[in-house]
Amino acid sequence: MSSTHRNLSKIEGSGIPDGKGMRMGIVLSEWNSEITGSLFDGAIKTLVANGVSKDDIIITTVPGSFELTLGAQFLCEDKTIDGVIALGCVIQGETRHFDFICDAVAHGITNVSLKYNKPVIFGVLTPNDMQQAEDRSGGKHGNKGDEAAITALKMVALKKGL
Ligand code: DLZ
Repeated sequence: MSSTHRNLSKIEGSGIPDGKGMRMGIVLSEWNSEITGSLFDGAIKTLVANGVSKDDIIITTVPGSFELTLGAQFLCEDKTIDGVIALGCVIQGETRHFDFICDAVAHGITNVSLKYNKPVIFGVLTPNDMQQAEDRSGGKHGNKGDEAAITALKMVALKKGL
């Protein structure tokens, strides 16, 4: 699971599907906005570079990562949207708040994905500190926003191909 020795933007495995005609939702958390803004830029750049039209990217923002689940659900309710990318950054603090938020959003977006039978991608950084967050949002370990976009393209293509 560790990304210490891995650049998140260099994805192993099969090729990236053509996103032409796909409609993607992005739900973006405003907490740690300097980090989530970089994740967002990476996700948009990767979607567009792989054929998704800017007009087919529907963006919504929520106050914090805890709210990503409901934001993702709002997007999933739109029948024209094929998949959703949830972007957030929860930084470890001194209390158990971190665990509650991370657990809630991980379980929450899994449930939304299964309920709507659509990919909802977990693009949430859970670093120990700001340096780790920067390293994974366009720094030395790449950008998890790119990775989330590629995962979304692969999962939407998987569903369309079935
Ligand atoms: C309250 C809180 C804290 C302490 N830390 C973060 C964080 O690091 N990242 C994040 O996305 N959100 C944080 N929040 C806000 C919660 O996600 C949520 O918005 C509030 O608890 C209100 O429901």
